[in-house]
Amino acid sequence: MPAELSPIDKAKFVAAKRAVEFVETGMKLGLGTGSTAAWMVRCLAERIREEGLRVTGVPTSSRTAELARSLGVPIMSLDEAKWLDLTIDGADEIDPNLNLIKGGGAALLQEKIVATASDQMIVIADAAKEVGCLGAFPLPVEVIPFGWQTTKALLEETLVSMDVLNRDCTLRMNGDRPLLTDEANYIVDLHLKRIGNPRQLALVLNQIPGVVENGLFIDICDIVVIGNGDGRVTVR
Ligand code: ABF
Repeated sequence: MPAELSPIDKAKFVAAKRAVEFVETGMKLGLGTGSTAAWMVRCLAERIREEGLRVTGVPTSSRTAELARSLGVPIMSLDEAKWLDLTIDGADEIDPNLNLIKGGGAALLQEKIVATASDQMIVIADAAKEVGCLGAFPLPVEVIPFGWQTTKALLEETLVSMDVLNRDCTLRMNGDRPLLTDEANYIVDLHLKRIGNPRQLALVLNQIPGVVENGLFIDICDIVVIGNGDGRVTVR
């Protein structure tokens, strides 16, 4: 274990290290995005270096692609891989049914495409990401820039029609400009506080013209690996 880790980094590191034990030689892997997933890429690089593990990764963002390249983890595009054995990624919230909110790192679109193209998805996280009900973390929705204000208004109207009480929607900014995703789209964050029916909301949001994808991952995650600041890990 790297020396001098803060409790939160230690939690992310131990979760990532445990998840990488699921990787077998010859696998095609989806490589997630975010600080926890970055630990996973480092742990994978270590196994490649020290054990001669042979794997190929499909990164879910330009950031992860850059990290993988810099550490000598072989990568290819999803179109080259076609189908993946396993994706390991982080999350912003995990509920008791292993449904997730993702997209705090603005990579939800590639993350969802890659996870859906995988036989199995393992989510790695520190214990603070486990919640009884999704929604305290703002739900990211990726929208195309054309007509984004109309799309945002439609999002708000949809939330009203669903009797959602807290329905504040904000455009995610990067300084004084809208934040751009890897696909050059915008992100609208929905501040819902509590999502009563995540499955229904995920379906309804994707019906709105201008919405590319939403950050609810329903029935996609198979295994969750939770790390704690004292080094304990639970797998469920
Ligand atoms: C990605 O990174 C995202 O989907 C999620 O938004 C975020 C989690 O980041 P971190 O691991 O840094 O908390 O997995």
